Amino acid sequence: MSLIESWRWFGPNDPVSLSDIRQAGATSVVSALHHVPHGEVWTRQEIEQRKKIITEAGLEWSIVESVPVHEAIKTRNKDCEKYLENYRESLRNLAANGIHTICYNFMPVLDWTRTDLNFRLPTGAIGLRFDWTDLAVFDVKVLERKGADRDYPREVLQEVPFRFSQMGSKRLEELKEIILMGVPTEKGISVETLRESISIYEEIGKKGLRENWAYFMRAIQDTCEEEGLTMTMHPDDPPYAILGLPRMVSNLEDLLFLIQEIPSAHNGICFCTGSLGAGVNNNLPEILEKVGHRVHFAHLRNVEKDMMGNFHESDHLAGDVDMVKIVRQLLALSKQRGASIPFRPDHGHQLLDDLGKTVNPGYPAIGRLRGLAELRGAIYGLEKL
Ligand code: DNO
Repeated sequence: MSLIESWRWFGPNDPVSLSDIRQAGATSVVSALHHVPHGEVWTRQEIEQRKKIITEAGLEWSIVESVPVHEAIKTRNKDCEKYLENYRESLRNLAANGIHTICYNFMPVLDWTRTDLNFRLPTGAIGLRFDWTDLAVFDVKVLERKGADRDYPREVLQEVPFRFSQMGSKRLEELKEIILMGVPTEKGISVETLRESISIYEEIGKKGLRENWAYFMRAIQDTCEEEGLTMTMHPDDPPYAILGLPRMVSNLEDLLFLIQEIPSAHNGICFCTGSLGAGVNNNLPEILEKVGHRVHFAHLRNVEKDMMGNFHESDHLAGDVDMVKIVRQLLALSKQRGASIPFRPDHGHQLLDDLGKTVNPGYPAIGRLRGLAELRGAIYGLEKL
């Protein structure tokens, strides 16, 4: 049993085409209906149409990433039941189209967060970076969040005035856009919406967020069981509470809570080595050892971080995560359960012909292909041992 490789494809507007993906040697893709507003039902026809495009390109649509969980569910507000019904309906429609693995996250308002999408690596390639001082500049100077100063170490706060004074208005605007962006291809949010959400989540806190998640998982349990669906939770990226928003999937303790709270098989994990790997105290092989039995999807990429937790995305085999060890563990898990675990080469650097092109941040073709080629080498080597 090996691992099944997949490529993320954002849909017909993705600058990386299905033909590019096919040429990279992929046989399956991970995709989503990004054009459907969060919370609306994914109809059978829409899913079928997307599936047809993928199939006609000689590929299979193996996993959905993501069916977004609407804020009404995450905050369990008055519209929660309506959106839960919509979610169940989307799940049924996916199952009717033969798609049974769904990736999702439970990060409040914002999906993944970076502060620089054009970080020059020593090689000249471009990668993504997260810097706490930049985030604090946004938090203190743009968001003007009350109590923000309590959430950063003194060293970071001390740097804020200088960093802010060095930032031209163009960079400040860019920083704002990057933080408010969320998933590429989907619309970002406004500073105002973020402020409102922060005050809602202040009431909810981590405990409340966990409860709301458990409520969500129980509400979709019958549908998942009837339709044979597996949900895979994507960890927080970065794995910390940021901007006063709680987070609930950042480390081993969180993941253990997750699998113990809802022991049903439909409650799975997407093991994202880049997201978890950014946590200064996260030991990934140890985490995988403990939660591997519930891992049904993996995102493989690497990060290089400093003591403060600032990090940039590194080459797939060359960051702080012992990728070869993780791959070895995933291979062993696949063998044990008699079913290959799917993974995708996550994020890649912008390099060669992709420099200067418009790409979805983190998702250029060549950098991902390089990462995948290295991962393939590692998989092949480990299988021959
Ligand atoms: C970033 C991605 C995330 C991921 C979602 C899953 O590149 O890994 O946006 O798709 O968090 O719900």
